[in-house]
Amino acid sequence: MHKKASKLAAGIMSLAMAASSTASAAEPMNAGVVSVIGESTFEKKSLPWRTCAAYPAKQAFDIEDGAFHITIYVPQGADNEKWDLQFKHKNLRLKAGHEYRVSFKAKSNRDGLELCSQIGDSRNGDIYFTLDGQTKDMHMGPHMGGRWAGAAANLSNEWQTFEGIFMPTEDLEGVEWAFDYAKGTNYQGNAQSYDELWFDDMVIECLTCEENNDSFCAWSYPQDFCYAVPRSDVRLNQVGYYPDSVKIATYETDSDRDAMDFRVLNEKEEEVYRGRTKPVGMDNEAGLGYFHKLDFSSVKKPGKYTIVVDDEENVYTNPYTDEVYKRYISHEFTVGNKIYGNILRDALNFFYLQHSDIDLDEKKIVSEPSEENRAKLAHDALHAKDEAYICSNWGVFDEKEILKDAAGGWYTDDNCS
Ligand SMILES: [Ca+2]
Ligand SMILES: [Zn+2]
Repeated sequence: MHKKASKLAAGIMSLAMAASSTASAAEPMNAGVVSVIGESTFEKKSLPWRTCAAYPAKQAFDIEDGAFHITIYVPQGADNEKWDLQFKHKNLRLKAGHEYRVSFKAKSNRDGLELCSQIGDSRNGDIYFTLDGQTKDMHMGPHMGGRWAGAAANLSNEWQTFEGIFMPTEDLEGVEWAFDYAKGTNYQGNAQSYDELWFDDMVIECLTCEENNDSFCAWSYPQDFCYAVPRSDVRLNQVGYYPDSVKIATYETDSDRDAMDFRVLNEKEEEVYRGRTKPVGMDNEAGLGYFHKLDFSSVKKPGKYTIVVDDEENVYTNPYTDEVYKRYISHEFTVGNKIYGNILRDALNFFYLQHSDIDLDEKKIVSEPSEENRAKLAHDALHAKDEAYICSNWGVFDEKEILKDAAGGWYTDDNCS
């Protein structure tokens, strides 16, 4: 209990500090903190947080000064309710009896923008923990022994922090923390076109696990999504270049930089060309980075090459795998006449690999050059015999009247179709 009180006080303290300072300092993660979510501060990335819009509602997002920034273009969606525009984190797992500190801060460009939030189950609409604009905190929701929120929270252009302690009375799997803010009809939500929202310092941490030195509730990577960070800041055509074609790579930097030297190395790591990068400034369309052009058109001899920019400090350590990326070095690329020969074959072979109902034969995986990888990709059919029941009502899962043969087809990113 003492720990809980001091945690909340720490939250209030950081709010006071944020209010008196324009600089937003990222709170360092304490060693013992057990975070249930996969991203809190948006300093480098936003996943697994994502936005979700029910057409025709429309929004866009980016990371702005280390905060998740949303611009609303069309405020009203399919249901004419607040949940037509969402910002959310899925796949949470929470344990009965564990105490979770939940906290976030938000602001908007328009005073009075209505924000609702809940930790709940979108499959059945249950709300376990809810943001309450009347009490200006988060409390237990109607489906976990608590009550409905008295009102949406009203955002303003000052950061506001909301927090509470969540203690589920049953184990929860696959639930989500969602924020709703579309223009609604019956349940608040008053968004307008060109409203903007910012979110930062998202927290769900398990105080029970922290006290017990346990990591049961900790988010683990990579759970269900593709977490990708670039391995190189040299952007080029990874397929390759024809010998006589113009060859220009780009190099991305965080700040405006002077021209740098770069070298093109052959397979034996011998220098075959040396040049200077040409700074071209910032590019809004390309993720707000600063860019340099690297012209190496005079490299015409067929072969495999890499580009090394004279910027050896540009090294990144992946915090989840500890792998070190030398981002001043490009991917390997080819100069040659037959570089595009296999693209159609490889593209079509993708569909072979995605089949859901046939055995995959190693010999037919022609798009993978390595024998070892071909063996890994081959497998027996995973869904040769699929059957599905059709339910007449959403939310009724035990109805078994109409049975359909659902075999066949291809896998998409996370399901069958
Ligand atoms: Ca931040
Ligand atoms: Zn826990």
